[in-house]
Amino acid sequence: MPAIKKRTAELIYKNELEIATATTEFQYRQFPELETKYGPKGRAKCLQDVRYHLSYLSEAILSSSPLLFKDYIGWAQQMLAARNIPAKDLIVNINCLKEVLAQRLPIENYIVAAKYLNGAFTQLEAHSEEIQTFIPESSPYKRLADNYLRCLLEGNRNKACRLILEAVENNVKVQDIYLQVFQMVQYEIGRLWQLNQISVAQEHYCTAATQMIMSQLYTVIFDTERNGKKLVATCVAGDLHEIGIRMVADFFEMDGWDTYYLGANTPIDSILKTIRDEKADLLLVSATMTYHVRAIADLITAVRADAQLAHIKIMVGGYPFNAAPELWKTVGADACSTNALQALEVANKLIPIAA
Ligand code: B12
Repeated sequence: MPAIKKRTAELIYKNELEIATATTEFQYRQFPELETKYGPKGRAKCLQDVRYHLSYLSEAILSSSPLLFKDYIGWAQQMLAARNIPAKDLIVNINCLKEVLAQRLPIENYIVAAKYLNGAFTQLEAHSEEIQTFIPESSPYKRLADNYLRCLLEGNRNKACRLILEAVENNVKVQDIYLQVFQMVQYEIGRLWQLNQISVAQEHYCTAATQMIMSQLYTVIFDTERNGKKLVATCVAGDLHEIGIRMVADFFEMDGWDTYYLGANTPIDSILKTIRDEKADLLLVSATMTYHVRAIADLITAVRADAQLAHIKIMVGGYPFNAAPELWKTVGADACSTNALQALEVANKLIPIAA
């Protein structure tokens, strides 16, 4: 990675609160009508939004991935549109941010940042298509997924659970339930939240229910002959999205791997100690929030620096890696996959069963 990008990302990351505060002040000075339009909470919201822009911007620059920032801007545009804030307000906001960066960053760093911001303008000027449902007509388990989602949105998790257990009794594979029902429904819930059609509370309820129902399937999951391979699966520090990596770990468990699943938000030192103690062959690391990609890169650097861990393979995955398909190389991983099934196929090639 060129030093100039690293330095630019660092400058933005370290001064993010100051830059965000200056941007908010600047925007409110330029457009005093915002005070009446968005009320007293508007200023705090604006500050929060600019802080988000900066965290994604610095991460995209650090990862040399304009795609990551474009993906974020597309997401922000949809999110705001669903809350009656038009794209032009976001354009104004990003313009103010650009002005402030021009005043505060050394010229060579400003040029780097401006390139990423200009990419965002192109994105915002293009017509934004409303994100489509994640449960398409073509899905082989569409009816089951639709019914399951409906039960959860009606607050009926017992019925949702029964639907799943009956499907398993009728020989639907756990792998299909995971990818075609749980994953699609979780993505759909995220979409409905983003479009302001369900509340945060509903999203939390559905997620908790799905985790509870996943546990009901463990008699099936932990019932395979062992293949002698071992892995540690975890989210990086700060990241709370644990279902994706849990699913990946469960697919490996069903294939005969011994899995040591750490869940959400695990600090680097604990991960390092665990992979040493467990003598793992493979480390699976997940991040969903783009601003946690640097924590993955730091973790991989620490593993690679440890002579005791020279043999270990590292796979990464999660939302930012799906949005920017080359990102896994930048963070120094051995491989990446977009879902649990592919992850297993790739890992089995990376680490064959010992003769
Ligand atoms: C549930 C949820 C939460 C829950 C998580 C609870 C939990 N116990 O897991 C909570 C409430 C904590 C949460 C919080 C937030 N969330 Co959230 N969340 C979601 C939601 C709806 C579902 C996530 C999920 O379960 N997905 C299902 C799994 C199965 O899919 P997956 O994670 O992609 O995993 C698959 C693959 O990616 C891959 N994979 C994943 N990891 C790995 C690892 C390896 C090694 C490999 C090989 C593969 C792999 O395989 C998996 C299985 O096939 C998503 C929507 C979405 N599209 O994902 C939003 C979403 C990710 N969240 C979002 C946001 C904004 C947030 C918050 C910032 C909200 C806020 N304002 O507080 C916080 C950030 C918290 C944090 N610090 O991490 C946004 C992110 C948008 C963006 N552009 O970055 C999303 C996309 C919602 C949306 N549509 O707007 N969230």
